Amino acid sequence: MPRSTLLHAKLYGIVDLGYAAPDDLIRVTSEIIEGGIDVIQLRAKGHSPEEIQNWGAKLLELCRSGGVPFIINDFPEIAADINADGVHVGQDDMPMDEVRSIVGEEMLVGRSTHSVEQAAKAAADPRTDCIGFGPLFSTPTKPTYKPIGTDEIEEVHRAHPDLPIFCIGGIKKENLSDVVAAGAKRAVIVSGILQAPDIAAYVREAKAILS
Ligand code: 3NM
Repeated sequence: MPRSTLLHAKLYGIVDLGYAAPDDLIRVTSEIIEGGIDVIQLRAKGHSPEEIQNWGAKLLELCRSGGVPFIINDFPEIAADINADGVHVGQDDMPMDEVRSIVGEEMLVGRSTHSVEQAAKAAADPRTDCIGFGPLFSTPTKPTYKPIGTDEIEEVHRAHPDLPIFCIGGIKKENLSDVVAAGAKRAVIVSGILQAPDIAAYVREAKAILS
């Protein structure tokens, strides 16, 4: 899948098993797609690779019918096995050479970054297709990370104008316009979407703020 797909993306949703029960993954993902999400990732910290592969294959099918790129968090092997559209890795995960040796050169590879310096390092490798930048605000979804605020959003976009940058961490519909005003072009929302009483409506409204 070409990187341009990510350049055009505005709202990135993560189906996180910390908020969505296994029995509910299909319904939740369908509603996120119905709301018009641009990218979906499966994140399942603490679950076995077998479970993740099984859920991933099902959600990939849904995403394919909805025309939404589907990304696997943390596991390049699973992304390769199910032929997902991409894989997302963290700062402490594999270096790019190793990730690419598993997923090949075509698959989208994203990396989490938590500072302007880490963003520069990730961006220096042309095989990085996108970065997460955050957490902007404190969030129970990633409780041990120190929030970086919104002050460096403009700087990181100025430094990497051609790299899709997704701001993340504590972003909700309510603070999204402030994040956009601080320079964000794209956002990831996890708990805001998954805890919404009407998931599709939440995604639609958040996307309208970003568009
Ligand atoms: N990664 P919520 S922050 C999964 O900064 C994740 O790399 C982050 O969840 C990072 O929208 C984060 O519920 C959690 O705050 C985002």
